[in-house]
Amino acid sequence: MQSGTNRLGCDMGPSAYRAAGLAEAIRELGIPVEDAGTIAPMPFAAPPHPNRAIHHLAETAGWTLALTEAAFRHSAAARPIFLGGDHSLSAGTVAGMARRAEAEGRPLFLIWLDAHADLHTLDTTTSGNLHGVPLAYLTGRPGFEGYFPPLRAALDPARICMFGLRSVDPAERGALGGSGARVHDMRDIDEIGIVAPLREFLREVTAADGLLHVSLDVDFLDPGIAPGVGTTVPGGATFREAHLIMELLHDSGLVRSLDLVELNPFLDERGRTALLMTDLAASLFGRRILDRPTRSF
Ligand code: B3U
Ligand code: MN
Ligand code: MN
Repeated sequence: MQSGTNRLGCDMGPSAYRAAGLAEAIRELGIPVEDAGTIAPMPFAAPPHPNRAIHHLAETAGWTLALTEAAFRHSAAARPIFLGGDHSLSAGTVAGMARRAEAEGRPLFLIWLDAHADLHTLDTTTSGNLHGVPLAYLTGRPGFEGYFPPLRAALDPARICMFGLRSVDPAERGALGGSGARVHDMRDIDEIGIVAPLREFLREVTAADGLLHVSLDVDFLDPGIAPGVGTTVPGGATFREAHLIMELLHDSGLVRSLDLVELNPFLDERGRTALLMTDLAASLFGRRILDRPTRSF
Protein backbone atom coordinates (compact mmCIF):
# COMPACT_ATOMS: atom_id res chain seq x y z
CA MET A 1 0.00 0.00 0.00
CA GLN A 2 1.06 3.59 -0.47
CA SER A 3 -2.19 5.50 0.01
CA GLY A 4 -0.92 7.00 3.28
CA THR A 5 1.87 8.98 1.67
CA ASN A 6 2.19 11.41 -1.22
CA ARG A 7 5.38 9.86 -2.61
CA LEU A 8 4.92 6.95 -4.94
CA GLY A 9 7.16 3.92 -4.67
CA CYS A 10 6.36 2.47 -1.25
CA ASP A 11 4.17 -0.20 -2.78
CA MET A 12 7.32 -1.77 -4.25
CA GLY A 13 8.57 -2.45 -0.73
CA PRO A 14 7.50 -6.10 -0.54
CA SER A 15 9.15 -6.89 -3.89
CA ALA A 16 12.38 -5.34 -2.66
CA TYR A 17 12.32 -7.46 0.50
CA ARG A 18 11.74 -10.55 -1.59
CA ALA A 19 14.67 -9.61 -3.83
CA ALA A 20 16.82 -8.86 -0.78
CA GLY A 21 16.24 -12.40 0.48
CA LEU A 22 14.24 -11.76 3.62
CA ALA A 23 12.55 -15.17 3.64
CA GLU A 24 15.87 -16.98 3.03
CA ALA A 25 17.62 -14.99 5.76
CA ILE A 26 15.08 -16.18 8.31
CA ARG A 27 15.02 -19.74 6.99
CA GLU A 28 18.78 -19.83 7.48
CA LEU A 29 18.11 -19.42 11.18
CA GLY A 30 16.16 -22.68 11.13
CA ILE A 31 12.76 -21.01 11.15
CA PRO A 32 10.24 -22.11 8.54
CA VAL A 33 8.93 -19.18 6.48
CA GLU A 34 5.85 -18.97 4.34
CA ASP A 35 5.26 -16.04 2.00
CA ALA A 36 1.54 -15.39 2.39
CA GLY A 37 1.49 -13.21 -0.70
CA THR A 38 -0.01 -9.85 -1.39
CA ILE A 39 -3.01 -8.42 0.43
CA ALA A 40 -5.63 -6.27 -1.28
CA PRO A 41 -7.68 -3.55 0.38
CA MET A 42 -11.36 -4.19 1.17
CA PRO A 43 -14.04 -1.75 0.15
CA PHE A 44 -14.78 0.87 2.77
CA ALA A 45 -17.23 3.71 2.31
CA ALA A 46 -15.74 6.72 4.07
CA PRO A 47 -17.57 10.03 3.68
CA PRO A 48 -15.56 13.08 2.59
CA HIS A 49 -13.70 14.61 5.54
CA PRO A 50 -13.91 18.33 6.32
CA ASN A 51 -10.09 18.43 6.48
CA ARG A 52 -9.46 18.94 2.77
CA ALA A 53 -5.75 18.10 3.07
CA ILE A 54 -6.52 14.43 3.61
CA HIS A 55 -6.11 12.21 0.58
CA HIS A 56 -6.95 8.53 -0.05
CA LEU A 57 -9.04 8.27 3.11
CA ALA A 58 -11.44 5.55 1.95
CA GLU A 59 -8.63 3.51 0.40
CA THR A 60 -6.53 3.70 3.56
CA ALA A 61 -9.54 2.72 5.67
CA GLY A 62 -10.09 -0.22 3.29
CA TRP A 63 -6.49 -1.32 3.78
CA THR A 64 -6.95 -1.01 7.54
CA LEU A 65 -9.95 -3.30 7.40
CA ALA A 66 -8.15 -5.91 5.26
CA LEU A 67 -4.95 -5.78 7.31
CA THR A 68 -6.76 -6.09 10.63
CA GLU A 69 -8.33 -9.27 9.40
CA ALA A 70 -5.08 -10.58 7.87
CA ALA A 71 -3.04 -9.86 10.98
CA PHE A 72 -5.54 -11.64 13.18
CA ARG A 73 -5.68 -14.65 10.89
CA HIS A 74 -1.95 -15.01 10.19
CA SER A 75 -0.96 -14.59 13.84
CA ALA A 76 -2.93 -17.65 14.98
CA ALA A 77 -0.09 -20.05 14.26
CA ALA A 78 2.78 -17.82 13.11
CA ARG A 79 4.81 -14.75 13.90
CA PRO A 80 3.85 -12.52 10.97
CA ILE A 81 6.09 -9.93 9.34
CA PHE A 82 4.08 -7.27 7.55
CA LEU A 83 5.97 -5.81 4.59
CA GLY A 84 5.02 -2.26 3.69
CA GLY A 85 4.00 -0.13 2.30
CA ASP A 86 3.63 3.10 4.19
CA HIS A 87 3.12 3.34 7.95
CA SER A 88 -0.66 3.67 7.79
CA LEU A 89 -0.38 -0.10 7.37
CA SER A 90 0.07 -0.36 11.14
CA ALA A 91 -3.43 0.96 11.80
CA GLY A 92 -4.52 -2.44 10.52
CA THR A 93 -1.75 -4.75 11.63
CA VAL A 94 -1.73 -3.49 15.21
CA ALA A 95 -5.53 -3.57 15.39
CA GLY A 96 -5.40 -7.18 14.20
CA MET A 97 -2.70 -8.07 16.73
CA ALA A 98 -4.82 -6.43 19.45
CA ARG A 99 -7.60 -8.83 18.49
CA ARG A 100 -5.12 -11.70 18.65
CA ALA A 101 -3.99 -10.60 22.11
CA GLU A 102 -7.60 -10.34 23.24
CA ALA A 103 -8.29 -13.85 21.94
CA GLU A 104 -5.36 -15.14 24.01
CA GLY A 105 -6.45 -13.16 27.06
CA ARG A 106 -3.19 -11.23 27.10
CA PRO A 107 -2.38 -7.51 26.79
CA LEU A 108 -0.77 -6.16 23.63
CA PHE A 109 2.39 -4.06 23.93
CA LEU A 110 3.85 -2.02 21.10
CA ILE A 111 7.36 -0.80 20.25
CA TRP A 112 7.33 2.05 17.72
CA LEU A 113 10.70 2.76 16.08
CA ASP A 114 10.30 5.97 14.10
CA ALA A 115 11.58 9.52 13.58
CA HIS A 116 7.95 10.63 13.82
CA ALA A 117 5.20 10.24 16.40
CA ASP A 118 2.48 9.34 13.84
CA LEU A 119 -0.01 10.76 16.31
CA HIS A 120 -2.04 13.13 14.16
CA THR A 121 -5.79 12.84 14.14
CA LEU A 122 -7.78 13.39 10.96
CA ASP A 123 -8.48 16.88 12.26
CA THR A 124 -4.89 17.88 13.05
CA THR A 125 -2.95 16.53 10.06
CA THR A 126 -1.84 19.33 7.78
CA SER A 127 0.04 17.16 5.29
CA GLY A 128 -3.03 14.97 4.85
CA ASN A 129 -0.71 11.94 4.65
CA LEU A 130 -2.38 9.23 6.65
CA HIS A 131 0.92 7.51 7.53
CA GLY A 132 1.01 10.26 10.17
CA VAL A 133 -2.12 9.04 12.01
CA PRO A 134 -1.93 5.34 12.94
CA LEU A 135 -1.01 5.79 16.60
CA ALA A 136 -3.85 8.25 17.15
CA TYR A 137 -6.30 5.78 15.64
CA LEU A 138 -4.93 2.85 17.62
CA THR A 139 -5.02 4.68 20.95
CA GLY A 140 -8.61 5.73 20.41
CA ARG A 141 -8.12 9.47 19.95
CA PRO A 142 -11.35 11.11 18.78
CA GLY A 143 -12.39 11.89 15.23
CA PHE A 144 -11.89 8.57 13.44
CA GLU A 145 -15.50 7.41 13.92
CA GLY A 146 -17.15 6.76 10.58
CA TYR A 147 -13.93 7.36 8.65
CA PHE A 148 -11.90 4.34 9.76
CA PRO A 149 -13.11 0.87 10.81
CA PRO A 150 -14.32 0.88 14.41
CA LEU A 151 -11.69 -0.36 16.87
CA ARG A 152 -12.70 -3.15 19.23
CA ALA A 153 -10.62 -1.66 22.02
CA ALA A 154 -8.17 1.20 22.12
CA LEU A 155 -4.55 0.44 22.94
CA ASP A 156 -3.47 1.80 26.33
CA PRO A 157 -0.66 4.32 25.62
CA ALA A 158 1.12 3.07 28.74
CA ARG A 159 1.81 -0.11 26.76
CA ILE A 160 3.53 1.78 23.95
CA CYS A 161 7.25 2.50 23.88
CA MET A 162 8.66 4.83 21.23
CA PHE A 163 12.29 5.21 20.20
CA GLY A 164 13.92 7.53 17.69
CA LEU A 165 11.68 10.62 17.66
CA ARG A 166 13.20 13.69 16.12
CA SER A 167 10.43 15.26 14.03
CA VAL A 168 7.31 16.09 15.98
CA ASP A 169 4.58 18.49 14.82
CA PRO A 170 3.04 20.91 17.38
CA ALA A 171 -0.31 19.05 17.55
CA GLU A 172 1.53 15.77 18.14
CA ARG A 173 3.70 17.29 20.85
CA GLY A 174 0.55 18.25 22.75
CA ALA A 175 -0.91 14.79 22.35
CA LEU A 176 2.34 13.07 23.38
CA GLY A 177 2.69 15.08 26.54
CA GLY A 178 -0.23 13.71 28.49
CA SER A 179 -0.49 10.39 26.70
CA GLY A 180 1.33 8.14 29.16
CA ALA A 181 3.37 6.52 26.38
CA ARG A 182 7.06 5.87 27.03
CA VAL A 183 8.77 8.19 24.64
CA HIS A 184 12.51 8.10 23.99
CA ASP A 185 13.55 10.77 21.54
CA MET A 186 17.02 10.91 19.97
CA ARG A 187 18.27 13.08 22.79
CA ASP A 188 17.32 10.39 25.28
CA ILE A 189 19.14 7.82 23.18
CA ASP A 190 22.23 10.04 23.09
CA GLU A 191 22.11 10.69 26.82
CA ILE A 192 21.17 7.33 28.27
CA GLY A 193 21.35 4.90 25.37
CA ILE A 194 18.84 2.34 24.27
CA VAL A 195 19.60 -0.66 26.44
CA ALA A 196 18.31 0.49 29.82
CA PRO A 197 14.93 1.86 28.69
CA LEU A 198 14.36 -1.08 26.37
CA ARG A 199 15.13 -3.62 29.09
CA GLU A 200 12.81 -1.80 31.46
CA PHE A 201 9.97 -1.96 28.96
CA LEU A 202 10.63 -5.63 28.18
CA ARG A 203 10.52 -6.41 31.91
CA GLU A 204 7.04 -4.91 32.00
CA VAL A 205 5.87 -6.91 29.04
CA THR A 206 7.16 -10.06 30.73
CA ALA A 207 5.52 -9.22 34.03
CA ALA A 208 2.17 -8.71 32.28
CA ASP A 209 2.60 -11.85 30.13
CA GLY A 210 2.11 -9.54 27.19
CA LEU A 211 2.29 -10.04 23.48
CA LEU A 212 4.71 -7.66 21.76
CA HIS A 213 4.38 -6.07 18.33
CA VAL A 214 7.30 -4.15 16.82
CA SER A 215 6.73 -1.47 14.19
CA LEU A 216 9.91 -0.43 12.39
CA ASP A 217 9.76 2.65 10.16
CA VAL A 218 12.81 2.96 7.86
CA ASP A 219 13.23 6.59 8.92
CA PHE A 220 14.07 5.43 12.45
CA LEU A 221 17.48 4.77 10.90
CA ASP A 222 19.91 7.48 9.96
CA PRO A 223 19.46 8.47 6.29
CA GLY A 224 23.19 7.92 5.78
CA ILE A 225 22.66 4.18 6.15
CA ALA A 226 19.00 4.02 5.03
CA PRO A 227 18.30 6.42 2.17
CA GLY A 228 15.37 4.47 0.72
CA VAL A 229 12.55 6.35 2.40
CA GLY A 230 10.41 9.36 1.53
CA THR A 231 10.75 11.17 4.84
CA THR A 232 14.44 11.22 5.70
CA VAL A 233 15.29 13.04 8.93
CA PRO A 234 18.96 13.54 9.88
CA GLY A 235 20.29 12.21 13.16
CA GLY A 236 18.70 8.79 13.21
CA ALA A 237 19.67 5.50 14.80
CA THR A 238 23.01 4.02 13.85
CA PHE A 239 23.63 0.60 12.38
CA ARG A 240 24.84 -0.62 15.76
CA GLU A 241 22.00 0.87 17.79
CA ALA A 242 19.42 -0.65 15.46
CA HIS A 243 21.03 -4.08 15.50
CA LEU A 244 21.37 -4.01 19.28
CA ILE A 245 17.66 -3.28 19.65
CA MET A 246 16.84 -6.21 17.39
CA GLU A 247 19.18 -8.53 19.30
CA LEU A 248 17.71 -7.56 22.65
CA LEU A 249 14.21 -8.02 21.25
CA HIS A 250 15.16 -11.48 20.03
CA ASP A 251 16.65 -12.46 23.36
CA SER A 252 13.49 -11.36 25.15
CA GLY A 253 11.49 -14.02 23.31
CA LEU A 254 8.50 -11.69 23.49
CA VAL A 255 8.05 -10.48 19.91
CA ARG A 256 5.03 -11.91 18.15
CA SER A 257 4.82 -9.71 15.06
CA LEU A 258 6.74 -7.12 13.10
CA ASP A 259 6.01 -4.32 10.63
CA LEU A 260 8.71 -3.25 8.18
CA VAL A 261 7.35 0.01 6.77
CA GLU A 262 8.13 3.05 4.66
CA LEU A 263 10.77 1.42 2.48
CA ASN A 264 10.67 3.20 -0.88
CA PRO A 265 12.77 1.17 -3.35
CA PHE A 266 12.44 3.97 -5.94
CA LEU A 267 14.52 6.18 -3.64
CA ASP A 268 16.93 3.48 -2.51
CA GLU A 269 20.56 3.10 -3.61
CA ARG A 270 21.26 -0.31 -5.11
CA GLY A 271 18.97 -2.01 -2.61
CA ARG A 272 21.04 -1.06 0.42
CA THR A 273 18.07 0.02 2.56
CA ALA A 274 16.13 -3.14 1.71
CA LEU A 275 19.23 -5.20 2.60
CA LEU A 276 19.74 -3.36 5.89
CA MET A 277 16.10 -3.81 6.90
CA THR A 278 16.42 -7.49 5.99
CA ASP A 279 19.50 -7.83 8.20
CA LEU A 280 17.67 -6.11 11.06
CA ALA A 281 14.75 -8.52 10.72
CA ALA A 282 17.22 -11.41 10.74
CA SER A 283 18.72 -10.11 14.00
CA LEU A 284 15.24 -9.91 15.48
CA PHE A 285 14.69 -13.55 14.53
CA GLY A 286 17.95 -14.71 16.07
CA ARG A 287 20.92 -13.99 13.84
CA ARG A 288 23.87 -13.16 16.07
CA ILE A 289 27.61 -12.60 15.87
CA LEU A 290 28.53 -15.10 18.55
CA ASP A 291 26.48 -17.34 20.78
CA ARG A 292 26.23 -15.98 24.25
CA PRO A 293 24.27 -16.91 27.33
CA THR A 294 20.98 -14.98 27.17
CA ARG A 295 20.94 -12.76 30.21
CA SER A 296 17.61 -12.02 31.72
CA PHE A 297 16.76 -8.41 31.12
N1 B3U B 1 4.19 14.47 10.99
C1 B3U B 1 4.28 14.69 9.57
C2 B3U B 1 5.43 13.92 9.00
C3 B3U B 1 5.33 12.46 9.00
C4 B3U B 1 4.65 11.61 9.84
N2 B3U B 1 4.94 10.38 9.46
C5 B3U B 1 5.75 10.45 8.50
N3 B3U B 1 5.98 11.71 8.18
N4 B3U B 1 6.33 9.40 7.90
C6 B3U B 1 2.96 14.34 8.88
O1 B3U B 1 2.91 14.43 7.67
O2 B3U B 1 2.00 13.97 9.55
MN1 MN C 1 6.05 6.22 10.79
MN1 MN D 1 8.58 8.10 10.17
